[in-house]
Amino acid sequence: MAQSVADLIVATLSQAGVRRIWGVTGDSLNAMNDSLLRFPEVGWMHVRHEEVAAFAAGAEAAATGQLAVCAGSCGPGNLHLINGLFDCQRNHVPVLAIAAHIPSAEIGLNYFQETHPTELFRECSHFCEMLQTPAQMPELLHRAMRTAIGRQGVAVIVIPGDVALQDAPDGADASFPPLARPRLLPAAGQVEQLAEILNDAKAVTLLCGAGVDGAHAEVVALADALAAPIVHAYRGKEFIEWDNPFDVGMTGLIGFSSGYHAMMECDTLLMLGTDFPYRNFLPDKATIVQVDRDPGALGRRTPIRLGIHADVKEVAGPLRALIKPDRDRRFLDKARQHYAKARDGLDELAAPRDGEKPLHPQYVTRIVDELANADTIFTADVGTPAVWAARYLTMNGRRRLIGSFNHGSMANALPQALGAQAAFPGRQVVSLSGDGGLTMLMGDLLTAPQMGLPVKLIVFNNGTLGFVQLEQKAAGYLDTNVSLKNPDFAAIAREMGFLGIRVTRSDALRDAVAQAFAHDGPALVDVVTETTELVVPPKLKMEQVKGFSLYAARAVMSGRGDEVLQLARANLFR
Ligand SMILES: Cc1ncc(C[n+]2csc(CCOP(=O)(O)OP(=O)(O)O)c2C)c(N)n1
Ligand SMILES: [Mg+2]
Repeated sequence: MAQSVADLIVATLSQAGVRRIWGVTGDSLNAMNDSLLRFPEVGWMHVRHEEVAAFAAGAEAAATGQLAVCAGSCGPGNLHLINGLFDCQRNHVPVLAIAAHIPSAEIGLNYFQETHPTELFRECSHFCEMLQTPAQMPELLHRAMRTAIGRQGVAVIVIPGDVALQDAPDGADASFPPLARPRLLPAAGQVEQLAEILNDAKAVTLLCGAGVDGAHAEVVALADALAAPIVHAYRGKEFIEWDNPFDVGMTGLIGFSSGYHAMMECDTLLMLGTDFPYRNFLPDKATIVQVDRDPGALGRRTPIRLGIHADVKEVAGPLRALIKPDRDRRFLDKARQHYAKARDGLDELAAPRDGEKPLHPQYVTRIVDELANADTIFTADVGTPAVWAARYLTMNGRRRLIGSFNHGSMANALPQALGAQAAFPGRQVVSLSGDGGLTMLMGDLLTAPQMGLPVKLIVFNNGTLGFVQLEQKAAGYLDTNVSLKNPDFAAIAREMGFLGIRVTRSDALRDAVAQAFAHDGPALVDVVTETTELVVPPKLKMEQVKGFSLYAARAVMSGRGDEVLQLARANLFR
């Protein structure tokens, strides 16, 4: 039997090391399903919603560094992939999406389920093309795969169901030579120029993002030579926060006051591998210099004196050798003292409160951090779980932390946990889920037992879209349309085949989390947490103070004075 286009696709993916395709099937994907029967080394990861497929593939790619694949059937099937693919693209992870399409003879005739995927996926991909005839194979597929891997993002290949069924060109070969990541070296003279600027500076701060991945030793040594505190953006946490005496925490909306001040008080800011988006957290007066692999990120948020298009590792090492010795360390020492104080304050908030009911989420995260393994992969939902993860999860260079930190989509944590767990079946994978986030894609709890993925879910069941509720209060609104009427998630999970434990008192938490982690299969701990626990911004801006006062006045006038007392208890105004 001649090999079909679908066979050639699956054979090529297999050659490239792909071991699974995440998706929901549909008739335009039938050729692919059939081919998978002949390539048992490539599994079909049967999820309940295609958005989960895209998030899961993205987490798999983030956890392994290798190409991951998802698929959706024509029209609505592949439309459901889109939000997850935006997340993959913004997380800079290599993902190939197979968007099955309506029969080629019907395109443009407003056929059943017709959409125009090459237009729809354009914005969330580096590459998006339609396979119109088998003669484009295997080159079109190769180009898609190489673009995803080489540019670290999404490539979409749109395939009408009938084209997938046709014969592949005679002699088409499924081999796919591996594509290695190149080293990006700075242009001649640039490191010297940067050294000159930094040698003239009195108070340097480093702001590090995910681009410092693989450059931990070089960046820490550079900070030492410069006597510079290291602030990180969220995606930098897992790569730079650990084993780092120069760490002064995170900055940004959910950051630490010490991170904020180290940024604002420096005279020179060196941005390393970060596209930190919040301009009002960048200093206005400091000299800013930047190193990034993406030339488009240089000077995108703020004017810079010098931008170097290169890998951080390739710059940090040689730069350190050019830094003059014996720099004044007072700025660094002050920033570190500030950090120690901020850290103590945060740790205090995570202390157990006896038998407390409902629990406070800082304590929950602290216990999860304590009981998790040294190489756990954590995922955290957008919303307050991302805040608790930033503040209370300890990284060590082996643990991973995956989230939707650039795209900011809710409901990311469960699907990303599924993706990471499939790639590392023997490793502990822990999802910190919001109750809003969990219920948005809750059907895919079923995927864990069905696909044999022993993920551990910790649900912060605060009965509200908490982060938005806080934003409403900060802006002076009475909080509305945020409450969630929830069931007992542990009972639901048990019904689905999980170990399900509901925790309503803090003295029961540790045993519950330990039991879930020890369970040989998926487990969910539904923790009833405080609704009004506050995420204190690193620096309350004047408008926010006004906003809270306005909210407080409105709340008292409408008979909700108790809430104001609770806010005071949560130390909002200290
Ligand atoms: C898909 C999507 N819809 C809406 C939002 C806006 N949003 C951000 S956080 C959040 C609340 C999350 O609630 P939950 O998962 O319960 O977490 P909590 O903040 O309560 O801990 C919302 C609605 C978003 N970021 N993404
Ligand atoms: Mg919630």
